[in-house]
Amino acid sequence: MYPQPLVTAYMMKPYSRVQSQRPRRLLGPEATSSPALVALTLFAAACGGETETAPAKISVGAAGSSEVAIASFAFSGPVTVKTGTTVTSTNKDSAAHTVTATDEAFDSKKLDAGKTFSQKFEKVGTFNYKCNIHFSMTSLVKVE
Ligand SMILES: [Cu+2]
Repeated sequence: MYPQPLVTAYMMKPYSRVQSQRPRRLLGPEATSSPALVALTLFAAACGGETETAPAKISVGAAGSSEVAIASFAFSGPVTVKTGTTVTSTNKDSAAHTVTATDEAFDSKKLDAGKTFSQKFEKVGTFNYKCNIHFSMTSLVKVE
């Protein structure tokens, strides 16, 4: 694509500056995991669009989705996702459930049969949750 050593040497400085200005929540592991994405970001920064272009590229690369089923009075299981992932839980039981963070950081409230609840995870960590109606129902989302 570009002569690699030249690109790296030439673009290193603008990239560090962009990174320090970017909000912390966008600095997931993905920010540096894709050489193509980094190259694109560096290229955009060198072209002068640093503050607007760079965060948009990162955000696209980090976005994703994951599904959790609620069935037979249980969550389908722990999921491991990347930062920026939206996890959608679907109640496949006829009974109502909730998807409630153990620390109450998020709460679906009463989720009737067939309803879904989506929660976006921006930070790295392990997020335990439960059903507030049936206390034996617990699971977790691990964000890397
Ligand atoms: Cu429940």
